[in-house]
Amino acid sequence: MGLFTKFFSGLKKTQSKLSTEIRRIITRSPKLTEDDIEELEAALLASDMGLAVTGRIVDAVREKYESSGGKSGSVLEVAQAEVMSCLGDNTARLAKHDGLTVVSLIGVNGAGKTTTAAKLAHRVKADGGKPMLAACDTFRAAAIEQLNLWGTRLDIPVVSSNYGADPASIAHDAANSALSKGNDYLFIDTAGRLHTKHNLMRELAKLHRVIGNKVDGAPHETLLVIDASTGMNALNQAREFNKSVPLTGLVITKLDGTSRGGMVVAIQHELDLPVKFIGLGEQPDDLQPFSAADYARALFFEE
Ligand SMILES: Nc1nc2c(ncn2[C@@H]2O[C@H](COP(=O)(O)OP(=O)(O)OP(=O)(O)O)[C@@H](O)[C@H]2O)c(=O)[nH]1
Ligand SMILES: [Mg+2]
Repeated sequence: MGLFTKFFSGLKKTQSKLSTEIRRIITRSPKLTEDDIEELEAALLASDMGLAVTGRIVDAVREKYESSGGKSGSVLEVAQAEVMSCLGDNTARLAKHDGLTVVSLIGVNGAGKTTTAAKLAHRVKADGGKPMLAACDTFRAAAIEQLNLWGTRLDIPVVSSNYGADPASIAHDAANSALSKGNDYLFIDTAGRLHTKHNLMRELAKLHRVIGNKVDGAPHETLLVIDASTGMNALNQAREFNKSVPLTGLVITKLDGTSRGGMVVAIQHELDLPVKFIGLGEQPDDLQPFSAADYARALFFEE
C-alpha cells in the first residue's frame, strides 16, 4: 500500500465527515452565502482543526469565492492548500546519532506509548537496523508482559525487570546492554502519567538524566504520544510535559478511530513541535512517518 493510500484509509473517518459536509454545503446552491461559510466553519471546527486554522481556511475560501465571481467548486482544494501551508514542509524523520540513538516515549495513560515503541522498533528493524526495547513502565499491571509480547512477536530484544523497580535503573541497564550488543536504537517505554502529577514528572526527568549520563546527548528523541481523540487538551499536555522534559516531537495515535483528525493541524500550528509519526491502526505497519502533503490531500480528498 502506498503512503497516500495508508493516510487515506487511516483518516477515512475524518475525511468522509468533512468532505460530506463540505459537499453538502457547496452543492445546495451555486453561490456561497454567509450561512454556508458559517456551516463550513462549524464543520472544520468539528474536526478539531482549531480556531486559527479554521479561520485561515474560511478566509481563503471567501477570498477565492469573491475573486472567482461566486464559483464555489474549489472549496476542498482551497482547504487542502491552506492546511498544507499551515503545516509547512514537514516530512518526519527519526533522529539518528552515531552509535546508539535513544528514543523515549512519554505521555498520559493509554495514549499508545507501548504500541508506538514497538511499531517504531519494527520500522527500524525493517530498515535493516538493530533496535532494542526497554520496559520502563514498572507500574501498570501487565505493562512488562505487554512489551515482552511485542518483543517476541517482532523478534526484537526487550530489557525488563520487576514491577516496582526503578525505571531509571532499567533504562541504565538497557543502555549498557544496547551499547555492548551494538544496537543502534533503544526505545524506552515509560509509564503513563498525568502532566499534572509533579512527582511522576520528576521521575521522568530523572530517567532522562540517568540515560543522558550513560549515552551522550540521550535521549536523542523525546516523543510525546497523544491520542487523537484528546482534542485541544493535547496542547496543554504538550506544554506541561515540555516543561519537565524537553520534547523533540509528537506522535499522534488512533487517527483511524476518530473523525477529529483535524487536531494534527491545530497542534502543529499551535506548538513549535513537529508531528513525527501518526498511528493509523493497531498493526505494526500502521505507524507512518508524518507527511504534511499526504495528510492534507487525504483530509480533503474528493472521491
Ligand atoms: N486503532 C488504533 N489503536 C491504537 C493505536 N495506537 C495504539 N492503539 C491501541 O490503544 C491501546 C493502548 O495502547 P498502549 O500502547 O498500551 O498505550 P500506552 O500509552 O502504552 O498505555 P499505558 O501504558 O497504560 O499508559 C491499545 O489497545 C493499542 O492497540 C492506533 O494508532 N490506532
Ligand atoms: Mg504502556
